[in-house]
Amino acid sequence: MIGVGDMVLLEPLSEDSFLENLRNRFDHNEIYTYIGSVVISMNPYRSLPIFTPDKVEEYRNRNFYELSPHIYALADEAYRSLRDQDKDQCILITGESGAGKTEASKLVMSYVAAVCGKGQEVNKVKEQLLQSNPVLEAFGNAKTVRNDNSSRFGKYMDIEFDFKGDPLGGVISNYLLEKSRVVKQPRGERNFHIFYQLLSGASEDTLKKLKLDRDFSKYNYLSLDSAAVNGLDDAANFRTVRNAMQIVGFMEDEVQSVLELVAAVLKLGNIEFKHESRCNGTDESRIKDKNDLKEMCELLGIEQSVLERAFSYRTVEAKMEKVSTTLNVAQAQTKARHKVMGVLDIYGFEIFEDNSFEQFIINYCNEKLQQIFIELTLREEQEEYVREGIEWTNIEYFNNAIICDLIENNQNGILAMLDEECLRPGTVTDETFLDKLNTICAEHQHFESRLSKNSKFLTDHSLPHNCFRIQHYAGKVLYRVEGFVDKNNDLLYRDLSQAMYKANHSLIKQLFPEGNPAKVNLKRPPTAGSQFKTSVGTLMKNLQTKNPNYIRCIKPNDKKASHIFTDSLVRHQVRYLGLMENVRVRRAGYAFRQAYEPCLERYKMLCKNTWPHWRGPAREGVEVLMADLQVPAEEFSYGRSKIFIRNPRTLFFLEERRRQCLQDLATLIQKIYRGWK
Ligand code: AD9
Ligand code: MG
Repeated sequence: MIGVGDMVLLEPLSEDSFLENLRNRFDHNEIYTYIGSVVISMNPYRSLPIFTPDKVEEYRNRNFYELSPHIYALADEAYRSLRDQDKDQCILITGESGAGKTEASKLVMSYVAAVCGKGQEVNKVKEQLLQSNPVLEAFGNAKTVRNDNSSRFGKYMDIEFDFKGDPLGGVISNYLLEKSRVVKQPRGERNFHIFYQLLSGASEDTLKKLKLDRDFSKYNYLSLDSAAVNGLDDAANFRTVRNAMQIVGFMEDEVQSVLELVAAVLKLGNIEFKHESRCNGTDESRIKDKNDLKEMCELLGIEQSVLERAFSYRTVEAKMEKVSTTLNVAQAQTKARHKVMGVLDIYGFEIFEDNSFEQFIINYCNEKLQQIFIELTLREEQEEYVREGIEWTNIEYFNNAIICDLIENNQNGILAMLDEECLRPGTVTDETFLDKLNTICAEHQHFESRLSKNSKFLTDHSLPHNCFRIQHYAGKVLYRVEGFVDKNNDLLYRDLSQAMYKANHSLIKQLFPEGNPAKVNLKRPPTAGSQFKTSVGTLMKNLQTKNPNYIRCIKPNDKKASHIFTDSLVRHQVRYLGLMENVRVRRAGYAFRQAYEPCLERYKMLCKNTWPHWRGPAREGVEVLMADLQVPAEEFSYGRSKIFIRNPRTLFFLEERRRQCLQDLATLIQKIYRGWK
């Protein structure tokens, strides 16, 4: 074993030794390290030969601490607890942008697919679950400065299993896609992969049908300076995506419809407007060159004059867009009483030069996830010791609840104030929103003390005039307010949705149900921010009902390069992820705990006094058992309802004895059987 596989066993423990251990292991291709049951995953930025079918076999049905740390061990543990102990699981994958979350989520899914069930139907379900990834990534991932395959949406997938542990299917929920990227990308970044994939990989014939040109430079929406990405084969990926769409269940004509839509978006980006003043004093937009408009209309089966009118005029009493609702996870689950494994892969914390509404939402989501980690791992753990009457020294940790509150508080959280501003009649601009934030911060003592004194909302005078800054758990981020109001409103004028609804193209018609004149819905849909807040709230509640398994991803360097371990960068992540506190809590405490009844049930075969039946309180049975096995007293403690075991090795010892016992039993039965024959 290189270094120490479980940080809980690291001696002496300090931030330096923690980092040194990570580095040592990383240098020797050991990218996984445990903190108890938490898996730290370092991004190797190159393919390692540790994800082979042989490795899957090696980790299958083995105890968590038995082999060297691996993401497969976590996946195996989660899957077996789900199958054998009937506990719903969730896999929470966190870390900043480019740390390896999406790759980790795919490794977990492929491991589970490899070990669960067999048979034609089951294999089909597995294929569909796995192939949903390339499709979602084509439409939802893009190259950013931080990551060449950055998720621009949050994804939560519930994989459902039957009582045998065979997969039945999955429910995928998506969270707020960074839509604005379609029309504009920061310097050095790209639009969503699908645009480049289509132009690079489609046959001449397909391109002709879609009225497209292979040349990226013909399209305003495809930024030029960063079109080709090293190591990314758009053409090959296009074939993968097309194939995946088929496996997932798209019919050929549906694939065609989707591609028509992608082509239409590219055409849309090329339409240019010029403003004309009319003699009655009003302004009007006119389309400069109508060829792209014509082709777009042909692709979507829309009458050109209808769309042209919708582009040029605005019905003043335009109503709001009915924003498509994110899937309600709770609803999707109650219908089926299956065992569920949820895999959460969100967009990671990010700081760019220019941070807007999207980064604000992304970083808020990461705060919430960090909060869950704190609640379940640091706080819960300590509270459990108190509840169980176990002697315990408190460990200090930074609780980011205050930052979550700053953003989501119903009265004066930033999202609430943004909504208030969006709904207020009169002239509303991004600047009025910022003024409001600053005024409230200055006026309300409560607000001020909650925010300024804790310096999470930073309003010093050095800030550029149109910005505010938040001290997030993972770093200070300067947000530029430009676009906040618009993006939160997420409005689409009725003229446009009605024009789209008139299309002779079934997919586009479905996408704009609010354009149906028969369905005039005057109720304002919730804003993008409050929708997000609600769906994230629901998600967090859902996660808390499941047994959590953590993968904490770390980015070794800022160059997207293999073999480089930048000390300061890793140190920063170790700090804000709260990993040191995590180790301290585990060390000061107990690695493993189990209620007396199931503990006795599992290990009673190891002692003649408890086997086959123990008549008496379970706790006393466990005491007899531990004494008989001569487990040293300092290795465990008796709580009110559970036994607490300090060291994973003790657990391993118990499991090993149990396995030996079962094996002896099996041999004995075989002998008897042979004797009979
Ligand atoms: V973001 O928040 O979506 O921007 P992620 O999801 O954390 O981010 P991702 O999984 O996309 O990061 O990993 C970034 C890149 O690192 C991948 O495209 C791979 O090139 C590389 N990577 C990550 N994990 C592994 C791995 N286990 N093996 C090899 C990896 N390469
Ligand atoms: Mg990702």
